Amino acid sequence: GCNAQQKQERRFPDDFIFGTATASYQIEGGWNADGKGENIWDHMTHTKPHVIKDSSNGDMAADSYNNYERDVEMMRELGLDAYRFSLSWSRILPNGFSNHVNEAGVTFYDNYINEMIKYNITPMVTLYHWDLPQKLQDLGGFLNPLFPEWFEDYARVVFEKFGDRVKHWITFNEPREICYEGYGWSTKAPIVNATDIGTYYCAKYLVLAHANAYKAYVNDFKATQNGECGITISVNWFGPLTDSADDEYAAELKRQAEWEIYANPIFSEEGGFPKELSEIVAKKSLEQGYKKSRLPEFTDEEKKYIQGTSDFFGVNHYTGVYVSAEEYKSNHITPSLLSDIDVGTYTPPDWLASASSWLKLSPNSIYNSLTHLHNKYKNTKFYITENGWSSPPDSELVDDDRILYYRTALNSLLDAIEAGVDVKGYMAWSLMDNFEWMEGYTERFGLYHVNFDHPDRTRTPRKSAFVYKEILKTRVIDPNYEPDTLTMWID
Ligand code: PNW
Repeated sequence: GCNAQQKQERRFPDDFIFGTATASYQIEGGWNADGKGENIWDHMTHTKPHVIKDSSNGDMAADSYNNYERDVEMMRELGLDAYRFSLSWSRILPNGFSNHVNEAGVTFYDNYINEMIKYNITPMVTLYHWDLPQKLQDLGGFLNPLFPEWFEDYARVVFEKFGDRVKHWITFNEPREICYEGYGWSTKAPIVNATDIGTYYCAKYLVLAHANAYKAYVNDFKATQNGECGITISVNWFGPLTDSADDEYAAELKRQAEWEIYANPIFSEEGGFPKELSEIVAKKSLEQGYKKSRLPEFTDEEKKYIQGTSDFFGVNHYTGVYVSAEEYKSNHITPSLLSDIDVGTYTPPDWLASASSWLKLSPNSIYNSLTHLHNKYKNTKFYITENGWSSPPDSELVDDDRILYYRTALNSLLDAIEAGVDVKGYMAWSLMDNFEWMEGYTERFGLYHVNFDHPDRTRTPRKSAFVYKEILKTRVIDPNYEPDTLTMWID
């Protein structure tokens, strides 16, 4: 019958939104243009260039600051419904505080947004994708209990300036990468390396800041602007290595440490940080001589304040690993989130490898992640806000690995939709090659190649861009589709 046929055809719903994603520091350049203030990535790359693999920085990056019309032209070439990008806080508020608004920065985003709207491309805007104003970091950044106020002030400025045209807001991109990598470890700016408490204190103030911005939107903007506001969390799949109870528990702990620590306070019925993780950190902290748990508790009032403060769950999904209670463990000497949970991880050696050490093609991991989240956080609406694959800088425009990755991911996403998960959209990471954080320009995630040696930062579509375009146009994944020319056009 009709149903069986539909199932065979595997079509994306008509109202499903396809897009691509980028982030301000990774593409914009113009690091000190027209009154922009310094942020933590400017500061770190300028004062400690050696921490970046190729000693590069985002001073010019893909120069989107001067190429916004070309960026939107690429969106039209691909036939995107939506484009997810982020605002540079210090381009709008050079010192982080709302007493001084840099009008030139506002104009840049006005132009970018207006150009998208002109061609019916829906902007989806991230308020914070890792580029904290340096002035706020000098005051402790996310570890300062005043951070939630600073973030709310900034959020109010951007809702006010852009909310007439922007209807999809994301407060934070990837709390895990902000807190664990930036404050717990030294793998992202501001490289604080406070492994014992950095991740945990950051988690608390980040989640409170998110709730502040959400409530500001709901109370003072939503009625007139009619948009939605949510958060994006990186959710890779962590499944048990074997079906033993110990491995199941190890995988649960790993999920709690990697993403439930940020999701539970917002999306769960009980609120607060995940239970088992909280108990373990409290117990180990006391054993280690700390006066109280290194994971700061929320008060009951805070728990209630934070619960339900997201209209959707943005999922950045890239890969998966297996988790073991006993095997593949490393020896952690200093107290940290890793020593707290003390589990091992394993990646099968035959999984297809990208140019990024952490990114392998893991089967069914989008389906596993989304169905798990759907069962845990009932009635939640999801977007995949990032998903993508890296290749080396010298690779050809014919990127069959990336095409295989996208097709596999989108089929896994269709499995999740058919299983009843409410997923409204998918953003490919990334529209174009960009500054890949600590890896500089050595890993390329773009559907479009960017020539970083050319003063114009020339953009050229890879084969994957044509395949993505075909999927968007037809709303089905044809496993045999091959573009017959690599010349782009606008439909
Ligand atoms: C995301 N992991 O970060 C970021 O949002 C992007 O800015 C970045 O360019 C992109 O992914 C590619 O790295 C992640 O270890 C970093 O699973 C690491 C992981 C996931 C996402």
